Amino acid sequence: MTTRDDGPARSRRASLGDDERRALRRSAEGLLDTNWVGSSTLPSPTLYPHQWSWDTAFIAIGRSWADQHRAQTELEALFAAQWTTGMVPSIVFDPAVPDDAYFPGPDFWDAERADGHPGGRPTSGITQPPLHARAALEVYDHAADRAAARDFLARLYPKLVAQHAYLATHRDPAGLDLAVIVHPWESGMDNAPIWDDDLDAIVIPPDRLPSYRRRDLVHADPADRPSDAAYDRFVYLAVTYRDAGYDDASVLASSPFVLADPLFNAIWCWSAHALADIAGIVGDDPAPHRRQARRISDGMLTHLWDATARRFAAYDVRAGRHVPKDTVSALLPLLDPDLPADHVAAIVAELNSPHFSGRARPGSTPNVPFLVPTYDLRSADFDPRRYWRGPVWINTDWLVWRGLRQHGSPPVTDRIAASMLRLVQQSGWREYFDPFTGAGYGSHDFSWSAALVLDLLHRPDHPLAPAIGEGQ
Ligand code: 2M8
Repeated sequence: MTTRDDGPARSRRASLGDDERRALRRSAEGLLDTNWVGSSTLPSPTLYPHQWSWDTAFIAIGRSWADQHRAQTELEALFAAQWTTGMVPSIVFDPAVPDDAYFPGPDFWDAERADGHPGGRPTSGITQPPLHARAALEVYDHAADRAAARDFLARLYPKLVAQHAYLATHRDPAGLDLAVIVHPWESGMDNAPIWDDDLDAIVIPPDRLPSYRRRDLVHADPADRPSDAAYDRFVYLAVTYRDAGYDDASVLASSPFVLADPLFNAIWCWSAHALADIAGIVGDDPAPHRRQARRISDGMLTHLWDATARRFAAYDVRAGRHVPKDTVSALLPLLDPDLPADHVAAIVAELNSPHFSGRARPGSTPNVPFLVPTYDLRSADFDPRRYWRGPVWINTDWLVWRGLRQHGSPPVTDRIAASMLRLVQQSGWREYFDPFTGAGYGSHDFSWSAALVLDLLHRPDHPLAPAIGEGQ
């Protein structure tokens, strides 16, 4: 089985004229080059001035079409900071950047105190979604210099194996065949409403929160970013892990925040299939990785599928229940190539429902011209502009789009691709976008928005870009 050719070849009218397409590509490539800092690409030159883990994977996928060397370099730079446990840290800090440029910085994390820290560059002490094997495979698939790409895969393969083994051994405390996250920052969707109940329940002892200054508000509108109350809890959780020496066993035993999320595990499953393909390329046995992918797939069906609601949901290990918040994460098991047709149909129905498309009764939620909102449009706390609580993100759009292409590309696939193109044409390379107006929020010059639109533009069957209101 291969998971590599994931889109049916279809002949379609180009979404953009050739000139527009070339201009968008040039602009995206130019942005990535501007954000390049020698061995990695900054997610944003202002808000995120270091190397981030899953950003690196998204960026390498976009770069792979035009700049094999930099794509390889940044993935290898990230894995140079991999911990001896196999954990790939969420942030690799650039020591040349002033400590007050980003909070929490290297002094806060103090990760060198952990047994597993490899020395060298300072890092955070937590991880992020494991998209890297998938990214490495795509770099190889698109490489002009095949021999160099094969050597790159051979160098990275044992590190990817260690990353996946870390998740299977250190991050599955309940034996679910799924990896848990211990901090919202590990989820990638840091401020998603999924975490609210657990965060709200945390009572921070008066002397346990260090005084700190948010640096994100220097670069972004407070209305776009997490609240101070949420930030206090993010910081408090990180402090408790730091004080436990980032020891997984003690963190898992004591943390009030232990969840298995669909996005994280679906990405892990997709990457485990990529790792099997990589094993075949570098002369190792693909079978254990394929088996791991199937275990994750079964784990998602067994523990993350809410049969009553007929959708996937995060599983709160501490509370022993699903989290009843409907976010874009619930759509991402589409990345599992073995997802049964019945579950695919349920996800597509959810995507087309008033919860994500807003095609509802007259007088209720208006249609959304831009897909896919990150949170249920019908929720009372849906917010079209606040970080991960409603806006459209290019990375989650891209993940849903790639997932749908593995399952026959139903019509909504093209609407999502068209949304991505219209958003960046209208508002530029912003971090996230209003699903109703297309207005851009968060950082400007945001790298993964450019990288993933590059990936979209390079795929031959990219879609029509209907005007707002068409194709609803
Ligand atoms: C955001 O997360 C960082 C913390 O890691 C932050 O808010 O400061 C998230 O969107 C995360 O998914 C992303 O990797 C990171 C850098 O783009 O920013």
